[in-house]
Amino acid sequence: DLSRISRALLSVSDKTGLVEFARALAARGVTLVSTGGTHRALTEAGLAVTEVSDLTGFPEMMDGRVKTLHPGVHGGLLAIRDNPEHQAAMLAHGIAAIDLLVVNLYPFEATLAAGKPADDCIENIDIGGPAMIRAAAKNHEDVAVVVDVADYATVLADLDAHDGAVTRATRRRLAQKAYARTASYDAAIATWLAGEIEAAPEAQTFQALGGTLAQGLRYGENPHMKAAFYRTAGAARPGVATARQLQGKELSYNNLNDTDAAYEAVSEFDPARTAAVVIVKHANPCGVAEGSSLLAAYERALRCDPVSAFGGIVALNRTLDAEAARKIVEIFTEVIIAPDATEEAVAIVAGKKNLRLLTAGGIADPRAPGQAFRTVAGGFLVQDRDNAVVDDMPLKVVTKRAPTEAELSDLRFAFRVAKHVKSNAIVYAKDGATVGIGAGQMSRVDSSRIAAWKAAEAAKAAGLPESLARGAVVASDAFFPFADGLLAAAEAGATAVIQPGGSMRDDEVIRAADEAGLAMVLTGHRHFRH
Ligand code: 93A
Repeated sequence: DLSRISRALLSVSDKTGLVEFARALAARGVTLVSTGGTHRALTEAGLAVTEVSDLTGFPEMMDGRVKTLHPGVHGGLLAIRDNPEHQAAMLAHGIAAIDLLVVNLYPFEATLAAGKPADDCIENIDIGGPAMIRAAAKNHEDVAVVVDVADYATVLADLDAHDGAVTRATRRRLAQKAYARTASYDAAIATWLAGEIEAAPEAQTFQALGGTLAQGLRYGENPHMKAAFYRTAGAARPGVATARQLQGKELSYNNLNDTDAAYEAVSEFDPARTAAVVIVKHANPCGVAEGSSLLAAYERALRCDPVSAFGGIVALNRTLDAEAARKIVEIFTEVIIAPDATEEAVAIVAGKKNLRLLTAGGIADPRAPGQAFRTVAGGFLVQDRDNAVVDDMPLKVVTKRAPTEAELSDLRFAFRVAKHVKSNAIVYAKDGATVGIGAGQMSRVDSSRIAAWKAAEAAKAAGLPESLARGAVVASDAFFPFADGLLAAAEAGATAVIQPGGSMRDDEVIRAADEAGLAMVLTGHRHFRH
């Protein structure tokens, strides 16, 4: 079960910890071989190192594009030690075994993230490195492969515990990590190229597979389910994956899922136009509002459903300020996420030790293209993210009465919110704030009833005599298949309706709207969210 390490090949771009590790290997009697830059770093530190060109008989050439791609290297990595034919081939061609490979790759991802031009990205596609990593990992019965600086200590601990050898268990673990690394590396390249050539979603599935571990999670949606959080390759969209956690308990799976829902929803509101707040519970908004300030927006969002907001996630589209922070911490909140936070706001939130505060570093563009993945038994589905924005939709007035300017503004607001509510979604809104949300029902008319009931409850909680639905507008994420859902809205007191249209019974629904004196506009776009 033990592989003695006599010879190591080191070829690393990230030279963190390199000298210390190499010195520790040398001290344990390991012979060192390395490529140009790595060789320079080691000899400068006074270590005895063979250059890889001595092994291959070729100089490094073509700007380093060809340095280790040679049987002298790959034979040494791939030869099965107890196979007589392999041994004979090594002898015949003067190939020496390599027992330990230490490689980290050209920094493709970092070059891309730094916004460097395409030529630089291409030059940072490592060929020889992945080839060696894959060879060593294939031959892990005989070879140990290290792709992560963090594993230098792992290897040294093994060498010390096992008299200069690495255990099979460690070699297998390292091999698995090695293939995960080359897979995510190639996924990053493929995803980048897919963007460069504007490839169709079916060409971009790498994103689902090419994640890098962002955070281990204590458990998933339920405590008996293991879970982890991965970051996908490619251009980073400001949100949960880019966010910095300034304080609070560790984020859970459900926190991350809900925070994503909240931040994606609040990103629909251009911070240059208005302050906006979204409160999310169980991945659905339970209150959304615009306002002259974040405080005003938060108070109005909270009014929509103060009961559900307890233990919720609060997303804000502008830098969290002190007055909003002071108000938010008044009730139990799981997470606050905003593009940024003032020092004073951070200090206020610090008063609640467990409350998680995240700064995303920016607001995501709701129109940005992207992909969404979901698993099904034995596979996964991929689709474009829903980047349709109501402001871009030509609205068609289909009723005798056209909406007033104020109604039109609320209709747009309500449809913007409905996009982020699980179907069937019905959203009542007034003056740029939701007043009743019906989510996730199997029947649209049930969602209508729930939204109207919520609006009545919100009025009661606020001590108001009349349902908040009275005089509000209503949005539906998909068409009304029958007039009943629309009539439920009219009965609750709505004055105007926004919906995609396209039902076989549109005429019937329009007639019912006219009879009830409602104004109705069609968007021609559906916002299912299941
Ligand atoms: O351009 S390459 O793909 N051609 C190669 O043959 C090759 N061999 C190793 N890049 C190659 N490498 C990479 O060089 C390693 O993966 C590592 O990232 C880097 C180390 O180069 P140096 O030791 O000169 O700093």
